[in-house]
Amino acid sequence: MRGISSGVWVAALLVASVWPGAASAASTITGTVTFEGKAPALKPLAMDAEPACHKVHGGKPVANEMLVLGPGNTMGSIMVWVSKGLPAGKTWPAPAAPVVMDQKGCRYLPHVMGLMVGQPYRILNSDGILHNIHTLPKINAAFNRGQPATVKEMTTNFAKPEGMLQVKCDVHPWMSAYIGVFTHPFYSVTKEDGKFTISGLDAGTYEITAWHERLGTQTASVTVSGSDTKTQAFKFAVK
Ligand SMILES: [Cu+2]
Repeated sequence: MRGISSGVWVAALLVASVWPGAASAASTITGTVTFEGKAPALKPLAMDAEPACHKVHGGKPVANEMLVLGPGNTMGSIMVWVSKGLPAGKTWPAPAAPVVMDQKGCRYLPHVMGLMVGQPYRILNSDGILHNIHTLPKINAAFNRGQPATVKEMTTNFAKPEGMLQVKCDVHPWMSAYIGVFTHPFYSVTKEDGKFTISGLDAGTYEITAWHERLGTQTASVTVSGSDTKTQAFKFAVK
């Protein structure tokens, strides 16, 4: 407040809040993703080929990451994002903070993640054995690098937006992760409770896409204005 009386600030804030047509970017779209029908029994990840990883899991079977269900068949590892309707010409800066993917117990953690174009993508190797990070993009340049135990960290980024692309480990064929690269921050990955939240939207009508690695995508149209919170459910089923 140096040099300016607080009254001026209060007046400025009041004007901003009542000014007609002021963009609020205050709307939220939230919801829950659920699985319908009888969940298929998926084979656990077969890690026997890598005793070090098998050991991390106490020799016990490791749940298949393809289907993550919570109570009431809520679905985890679903990427939900705004796929259409954002104002043309508006840009959002990429965060300087990296999105981190670890390799732990011969799994990529998290299994599904989103980040923005240009945002640092940091890859850790907590396992202390040789892994390999091999992205399989259709639009971005592929990244394919081994990460021996001595290399604890590597950082890269993605130059272009791209819907979900897969990451594989060429050493351990069961290791798999999926990444979404966006030009905006309006995406959300569900945890086991199936919940997603996309906030900070301007008034408008948006196409929302929900993606599952095997069950494909679904879209919905949602209109928000002011400081709305709209709820949109998504249901996936095996066809
Ligand atoms: Cu590996």
